[in-house]
Amino acid sequence: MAAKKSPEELKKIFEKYAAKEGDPDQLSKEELKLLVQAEFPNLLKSASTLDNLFKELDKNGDGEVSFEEFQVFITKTSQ
Ligand SMILES: [Ca+2]
Ligand SMILES: [Ca+2]
Repeated sequence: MAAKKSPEELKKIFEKYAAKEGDPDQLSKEELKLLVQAEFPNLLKSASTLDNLFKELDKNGDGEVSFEEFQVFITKTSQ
């Protein structure tokens, strides 16, 4: 669960979920939920709610999570 993921793995995971709806390069809140539930269930425990997690990830506040935002967060929390 806490296994370190390579940047390539992170990118693959991000792309898989980001492509589900809307902009394929951005994660919506719904996409983030699916991604976190499947790949990073630990994050939900520490962030308490998906809303909090999404706010933490969406640094520029545009309502979507880019790969850069995702990568910074995952690197910070899991490594
Ligand atoms: Ca998307
Ligand atoms: Ca954003």
